[in-house]
Amino acid sequence: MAQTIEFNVTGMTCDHCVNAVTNAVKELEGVSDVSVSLENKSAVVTGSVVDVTKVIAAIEEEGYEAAVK
Ligand code: 9UX
Repeated sequence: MAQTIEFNVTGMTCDHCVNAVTNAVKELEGVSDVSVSLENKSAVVTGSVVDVTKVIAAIEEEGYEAAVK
């Protein structure tokens, strides 16, 4: 049973930012799908086990700020 969690992501200003966030989160264990929106300043993360703390840490490592929506 997969779960989907939406995050607010701030600091993204271009498509490269979107790719950086997407790739960082996609690498995380248990994550099967990531949809990042520059326009909505959001990341929708789906997976068998979505570790909120790890998702936020991965996004912050790329230089952006994230929080659960
Ligand atoms: Mo280009 Mo997006 O430096 O930060 S990746 S604006």
